[in-house]
Parts: sequence; structure tokens; C-alpha cells
Amino acid sequence: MWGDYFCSRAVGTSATGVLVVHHSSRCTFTIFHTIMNPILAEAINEQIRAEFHSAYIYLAMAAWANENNLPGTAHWLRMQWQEETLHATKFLDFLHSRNASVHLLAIDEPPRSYASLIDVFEHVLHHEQSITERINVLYDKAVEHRDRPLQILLQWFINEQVEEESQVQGILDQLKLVGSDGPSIFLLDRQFASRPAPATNPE
Ligand code: OFO
Repeated sequence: MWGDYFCSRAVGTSATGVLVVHHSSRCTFTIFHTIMNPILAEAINEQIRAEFHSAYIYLAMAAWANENNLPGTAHWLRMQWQEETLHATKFLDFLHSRNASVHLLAIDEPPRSYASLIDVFEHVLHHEQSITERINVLYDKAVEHRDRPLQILLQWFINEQVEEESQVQGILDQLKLVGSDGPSIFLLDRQFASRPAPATNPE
């Protein structure tokens, strides 16, 4: 977006990412900035809601795991909960950097009970697949509106979704392998307890 304004001199970038180019000491300058298309800003706000909804779902799953004597699984899901809040925050910070408004939308209540540990991770996988689809649709919108910074941000999320789906599919495969064998589930649950905390500034 372009606009000519009166000013004094110098060139700089404001805190909101606005590039200010001063033409002469005679006082006009041009502001160039990449204010987001409102359709994209709204879609990102929806994605923030989806990420927080993911976080809420995993926190509820962690509570279920705790109540069902699976502390390692509860820990794993808590780490996933933290990771989703970081994803939401990454989108939120992006809106700030583009000088667009953050609109935190209501999130639905998550399910409270599951039939088994396999059932939990099948839900995780289906949920992550739905998030992948949302990211892909958002990326298509960013391409349609020729928003390169958003495309670059979303490339990070596209890679992240590949990793998330693959990780959860691996867990599901292990769980299906051991079936309802108690000692094996006990050992897997201990293994889940070693999941490290996510990096606070995921790159
Ligand atoms: Fe944010 O990746 Fe899962 O939902």
C-alpha cells in the first residue's frame, strides 16, 4: 500500500514493519508497507483458533491419560499442548508484525473420554490431518493473494505438519503392535515420558 506524507528526512522502518522512505529535505516521503489483505488476516485468526483448539484437545487428553494411570502419555500430551500454544503464538506474532488485528475467537469444548490409548492417538492423528488440510488451504489463499511473507511462514507449518503426522503415526504403529498387552503398554508409557519440552521459539 502506498501513500505520500509530509515529513523531514531519513529512511527507516517503524516498529510495525512500515518502511518509510523520505525523498528530500523538502518534505515528502512515501510509506510502503505490506498491510495484509483482510481475508488473509481473518483466515489467520481462524487458524489461531484452530491451534488453540488443538492445544485444548491435547490438554483434555492429558487429563484423561492421568486419570487412567498413564503418566508418560499425559506428559507427552502436555508437551503437545505446549507446542500448539507456540504455534498459535507464532501466527499471532505474525499478525502483529504485519500490523493486522488479532481477534481471539471462542474455542469449543474438547472431548473428555476415550475408549483406549489407541483411540487417543487415532484421534490425535485425525486431528493433525485436519490441521494439515487447514494449513494447505491457507497456503493456497496466500498464493492467490500473492502474499509472500505468509507463504514463507506457512512453509514452516507445512514441514511441521509432516513431522507431527509422522510422529503420531509411529506411536500408533507401536501401540497397535503391542495391542492390549499391559507390560508393553507400561513400557511405552514410560518411553512417552521422555518427550522433551518444545523450543519456545520454534524454528
Ligand atoms: Fe499446530 O500442529 Fe498440531 O495441531
